[in-house]
Amino acid sequence: MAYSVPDLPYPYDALEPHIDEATMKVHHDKHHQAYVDKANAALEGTDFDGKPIEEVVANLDSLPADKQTAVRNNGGGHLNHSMFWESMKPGGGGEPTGPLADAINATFGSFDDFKAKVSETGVGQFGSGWAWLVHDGSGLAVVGSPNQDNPISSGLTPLLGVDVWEHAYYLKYQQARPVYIEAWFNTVDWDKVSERYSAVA
Ligand code: MN3
Repeated sequence: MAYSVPDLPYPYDALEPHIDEATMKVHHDKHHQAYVDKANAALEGTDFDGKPIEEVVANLDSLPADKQTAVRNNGGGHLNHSMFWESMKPGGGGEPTGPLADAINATFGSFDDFKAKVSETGVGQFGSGWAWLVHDGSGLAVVGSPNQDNPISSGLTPLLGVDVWEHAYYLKYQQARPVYIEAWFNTVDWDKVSERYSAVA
């Protein structure tokens, strides 16, 4: 079955003032839809048609050569954005608790050091891309990715990603990517991130 854009789990304006309603509408309804449409078109008639998007993006090398770039970009876009909407919630932010908090402190020194690392990675990503908290099989790491590449294609498990494409922030923050990332932290659903961590740690 072809992919579709999942409904937002909250209203468009629910992440105000951190992420504005106009950005959420165009980002979810237009950008994500475009990735879905192009991923569906690229996968139609291949053996991967109907497979879970995580499985497809984790196995790009198995796709027909002439489909790999389109699926990397648009299948990646579908997976990344599906995760992104679920990683935020109204009244989010603060800090994680429990095993995830312990792992963040052990790996990065403190939650603030972790935040600084994510921000530095996102701000330092030249052009469009993402900054991620991942589990690499032995522990946590922060990595960047260009375009719509998802860490799952490199054998990593993504736990949380921040979209640093201009379409994610330009309407409200213009060029100020660091200010956007700082604001975005106020939306993070740490329960969701902890759930992803528990599944791999
Ligand atoms: Mn985006």
